[in-house]
Amino acid sequence: MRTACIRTALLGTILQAGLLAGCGGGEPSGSTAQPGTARPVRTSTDGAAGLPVDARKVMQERNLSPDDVTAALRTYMPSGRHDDFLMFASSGHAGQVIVIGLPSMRILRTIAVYTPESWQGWGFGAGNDVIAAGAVDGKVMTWGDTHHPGLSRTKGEYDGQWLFIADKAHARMAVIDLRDFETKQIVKNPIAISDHGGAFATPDTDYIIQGGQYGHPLAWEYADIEEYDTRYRGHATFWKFDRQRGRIDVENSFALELPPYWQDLFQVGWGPSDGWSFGNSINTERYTGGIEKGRPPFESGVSQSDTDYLHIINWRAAEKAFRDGKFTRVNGFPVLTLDTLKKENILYFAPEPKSPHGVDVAPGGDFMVVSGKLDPHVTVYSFAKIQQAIAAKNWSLDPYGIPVLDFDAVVEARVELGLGPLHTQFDQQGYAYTSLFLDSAVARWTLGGPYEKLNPDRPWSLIGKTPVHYNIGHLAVPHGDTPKPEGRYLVALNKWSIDRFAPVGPLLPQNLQLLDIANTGANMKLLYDMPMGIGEPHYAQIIRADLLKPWNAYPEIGWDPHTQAVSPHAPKQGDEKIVRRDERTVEVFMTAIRSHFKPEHVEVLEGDRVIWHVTSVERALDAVHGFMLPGFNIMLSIEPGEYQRFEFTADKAGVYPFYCTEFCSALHLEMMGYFFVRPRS
Ligand code: CUK
Ligand code: CUA
Repeated sequence: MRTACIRTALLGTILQAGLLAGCGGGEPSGSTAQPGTARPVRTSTDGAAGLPVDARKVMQERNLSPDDVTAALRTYMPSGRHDDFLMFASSGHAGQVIVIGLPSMRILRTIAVYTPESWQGWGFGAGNDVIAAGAVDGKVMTWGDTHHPGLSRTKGEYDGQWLFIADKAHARMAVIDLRDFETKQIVKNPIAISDHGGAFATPDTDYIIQGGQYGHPLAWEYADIEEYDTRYRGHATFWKFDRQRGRIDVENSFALELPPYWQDLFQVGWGPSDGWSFGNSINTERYTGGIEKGRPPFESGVSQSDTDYLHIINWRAAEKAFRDGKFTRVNGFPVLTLDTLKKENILYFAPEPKSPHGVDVAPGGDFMVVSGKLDPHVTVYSFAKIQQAIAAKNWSLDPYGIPVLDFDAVVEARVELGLGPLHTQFDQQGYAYTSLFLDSAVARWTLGGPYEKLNPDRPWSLIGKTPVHYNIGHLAVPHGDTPKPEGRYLVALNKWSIDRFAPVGPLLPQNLQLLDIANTGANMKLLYDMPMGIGEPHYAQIIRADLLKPWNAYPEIGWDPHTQAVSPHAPKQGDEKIVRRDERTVEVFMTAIRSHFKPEHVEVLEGDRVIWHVTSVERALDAVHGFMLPGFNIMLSIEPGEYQRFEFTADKAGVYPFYCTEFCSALHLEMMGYFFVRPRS
């Protein structure tokens, strides 16, 4: 149907037929097509026949091909029309989340998480407690390295309520509430220094999984590198999520001690593999480096073996062992030791070829796809075969006594795709899509087994490759890691843009490319190049926009976004005041409304501790205010109804004009006041 739609367009009846709206965003035909604007059809050989004269002129002037025009039509959003999907992308070491609309590829906003961000007033008076709660051994870290955003799930599918994102740099996990798109919690993993493979939610968001990466002594202890095999460890941490409270429940979270194999990504199963989790690893060599001592560098040392280990974790059994008290505490945190994992049949390995990266679960929950970075194939494991191999004890043991299942017994298929396969996503038509880092391409290939009926001709085969620019890492399909993918688009998250955009200095933007995977055969069509100049997204999850139900103003005046309830401390209109609590403490109760703060004069004495409360008493949804206080590093975003509290010491006498930072009204410039700090003498 959609293919027909585009052909029709190029054949020349696009406007007359009113099909433009129908094939553009996939929404019901809107008001875009104006029958009156149709132009006479003239055939030509350049494929532009049938376009209005104006459009043909633009094509000529801008040297656009018919494919360019089709791509433009597929991504163009007329003013006021909303995107069909929202993509939540990590931003790598920028420490935040980026929200992008599809198919337009417009950035809608960022969400500050680990890194302070002044527009959102995050970390400049508000949000400081959340950031401080993620302190590492008492030191507050003001940045993070976000890789894998994980949406909350119900029965395996995204439910649009919560978003989790881990910090690879400091082994932390954050919770974002998708009612107000704000970070609510950051927790530090007590056993790990750094990690990698979070966040992935179990099918009903009971747990958020965070896998370790570089082996290190647990609990931040010192151990000589010579003791690598005995004292260095990996981990997989299961953070318990309490939906009612909207918080990770650290008390009911636990970790698995793993061999120091450099665990990488973790994904969870659903359907037949519900209750299981799958992770890969890259250093079963247990190589410890030392290039300066004449040893091979890590890059070759960890790539010596032909295989590493797919980690297969029965997390339900782990949860039971934890509940039964079969754990030891490491730095206060419950850990199931390798011994317990063996006794309780929690952990199994399966060989995976050549420096794997990524493990992804097919929509049916029946196959696990692993890519070997140095192997041109993807390896597909059958969960049914894994279960049979476990039942038949068809295994050998690794040096720590963990069963390693027989490779041939658990592999369903190997599909040759190309160079440097990394990550895989799926659609609803029996296709899988794998990023090829070295080839700089996306491979489209067919699943077999129960999916064979969708593509009976060629199960487990490469269908085609589409070049991307440049060095693709992850890729993302809407709902592409759930039981119900909505495979209309695919976003290639490419590492560097090289020549795609006007140069902006030696730090290159990334390039996110939108591909059409619904209206194509072997070759997926490139629709859009998006320069990403906010950090380095690794992974992204894409959700149907109608599944999100964000507030456009806080539900009631005096709302504390941290507790998601009205605060008893929120200043009320008519009750604004400045109260001296004692010799050294002053409390300010302020309201904000277009276009004034009340009070406008706030006076304290030099050296006072100032506790400042402010409520936006606005109900209109276009009435955001900002509040800055110069010299004290204070910057808040006060959204309609929102209450904020901050504290600081007025340590320097002076006159400080404060003002509203959002251009909120015609008299926004007048929305200011004076903060007087009188000398004590
Ligand atoms: S990793 Cu970055 S491209 Cu952290 Cu998911 Cu593969
Ligand atoms: Cu309020 Cu500007």
